[in-house]
Amino acid sequence: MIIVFLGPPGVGKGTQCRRLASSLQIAHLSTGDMLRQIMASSDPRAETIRQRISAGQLVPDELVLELVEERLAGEACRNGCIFDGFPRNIHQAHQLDELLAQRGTPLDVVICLQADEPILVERLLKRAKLENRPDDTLQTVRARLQVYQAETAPLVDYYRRRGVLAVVQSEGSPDEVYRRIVETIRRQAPQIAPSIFAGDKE
Ligand code: B4P
Repeated sequence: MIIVFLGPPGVGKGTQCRRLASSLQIAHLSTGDMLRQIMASSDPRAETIRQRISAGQLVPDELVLELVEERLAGEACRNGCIFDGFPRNIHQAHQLDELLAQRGTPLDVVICLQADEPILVERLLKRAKLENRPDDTLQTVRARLQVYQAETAPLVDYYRRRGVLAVVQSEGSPDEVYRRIVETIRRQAPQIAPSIFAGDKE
């Protein structure tokens, strides 16, 4: 089972993917989390990552792809995974297509979370007060929103043409958004809906 979550920064991808992955009992592959983990270590790639994330730019594709490839091959992804924040541009999407073709697992659904910009900015600035992330300043948030429009938003059409895209409004409480996601999966990808934990369905 393979699910991709797309959406602008702060739209709630991480929040929803964690819950859905736990319900489906599949791995949650957040490239943002993987990069922050390396950034906090003594890995030689940490400085490149820190510079790009702090500037609100994407981290180089080769670096991200190496991480994804390694994780996807791991035992934790045996039953599938949810990609959170990957792919983030057309090149990454092509690479993902190749990885999935090699593995012989189709992409079940791409969920694109959407919310108006003032809501995104408000959520990210609120998070800035709670977590010490280098990319939640107002200036960096603006840069990230621009990068999203230029590089990631074209993926919406890419996946729509493939017939796997579902757009879900991410305004409202996390519980409300989660209910919409489950409803959308039932309609768009009925083949995976039965795997959603019964207690999470309503
Ligand atoms: P990510 O870690 O993916 O971060 P994000 O897009 O900001 O956040 P997300 O949408 O997951 O929001 P969250 O649930 O946390 O990326 C960070 C950076 O890493 C990127 O800018 C880039 O530099 C780099 N990167 C990552 N992947 C890459 C790739 N594939 N290629 C290249 N570079 C890559 O929610 C945000 C806040 O809102 C939280 O505080 C949450 O509690 C709150 N919230 C969530 N849902 C809410 C709701 N319904 N109501 C109210 N608040 C809510």
